[in-house]
Amino acid sequence: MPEPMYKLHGMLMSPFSMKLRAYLRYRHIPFQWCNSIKANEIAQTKVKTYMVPVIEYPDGRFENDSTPIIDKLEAAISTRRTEPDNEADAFLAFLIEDFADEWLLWPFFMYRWRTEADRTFNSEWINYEALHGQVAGEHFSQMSAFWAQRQTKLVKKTCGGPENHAVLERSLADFLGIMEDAVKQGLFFFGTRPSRAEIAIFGVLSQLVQDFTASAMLRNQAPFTMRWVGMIDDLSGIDGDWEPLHSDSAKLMSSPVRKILEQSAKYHLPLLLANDQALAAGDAEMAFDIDGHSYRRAALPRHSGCLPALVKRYAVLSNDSKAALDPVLSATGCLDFLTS
Ligand SMILES: N[C@@H](CCC(=O)N[C@@H](CS)C(=O)NCC(=O)O)C(=O)O
Repeated sequence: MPEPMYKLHGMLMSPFSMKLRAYLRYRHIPFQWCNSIKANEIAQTKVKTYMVPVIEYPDGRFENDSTPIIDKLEAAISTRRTEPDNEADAFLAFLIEDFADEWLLWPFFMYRWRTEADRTFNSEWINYEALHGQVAGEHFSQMSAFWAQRQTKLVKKTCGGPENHAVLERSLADFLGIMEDAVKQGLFFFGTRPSRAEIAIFGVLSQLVQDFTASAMLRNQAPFTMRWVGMIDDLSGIDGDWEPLHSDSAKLMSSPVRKILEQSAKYHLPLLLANDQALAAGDAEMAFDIDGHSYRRAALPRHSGCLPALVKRYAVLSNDSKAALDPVLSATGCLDFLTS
């Protein structure tokens, strides 16, 4: 009897779709990949918040938002989990997943829609996929123009104005530098199998390797990271082991994980905090300081649950796990955000 089939309604041009697809493949969860305009319709009609991808469970339920979906599948299926066995390493993996989903997304998004060449190439890519190759006729060019215009407006809302672009550029360049060193030492952060951290990073990088400007940038600046992205896309043949990181402080301090935590403390956690503070104060805009630049953008309710979830995950760690993690969390600047 064939196993029950999941359906993933997503798009190759959607970072969170690629994140979940890589996740399902690694976990040997049988699924159909459904990428067409229908994924958008399902996201608009079958779930509360319009977001792609949507997973359709074998029992006919629909759900979106990749992180809680992963949480549920981690709990429901015990083999090939992406949450490291040790809770301290699992916390680090979750923090890095959140960094990728909630910060790394914005430099990518800015690059995708910034230049005319990007708007044309990337929106045509999206519509080629959505329309399954039907490029003849006006519908294709109208849809591409509509999509480029819609998304460019969203950049203003989610990334802020052009005055923030230099910060986003620098942040991505620094992150690619970290990845380029990391992927030359091995594929994974916590041993010889992937955690949810690598899968989430892959989600965003899977877009940079396709987009017009970003793909050229990666080819020049981060060629091994580009190759890494190809590897992470399908890890169904990987059968590895966890190697604890939290318990070896010298290894942890010199690992890419520490460098990513530094990025998190510089960009990601301050953004989440400023966003939540602005929402609590009823302000339409949030702001925080990065290297003397006041990073401003709209306060967005959709992201308000992220920092509380991280704070809670830290709070429930055992004292031993906290003792193992606090030095690196403190040295990188993350700890204050997690204990506030
Ligand atoms: N937190 C969600 C984010 C999903 C998301 O933002 N999806 C984008 C496409 S990758 C989307 O559908 N945005 C809705 C829009 O364009 O309004 C997840 O992890 O799945």
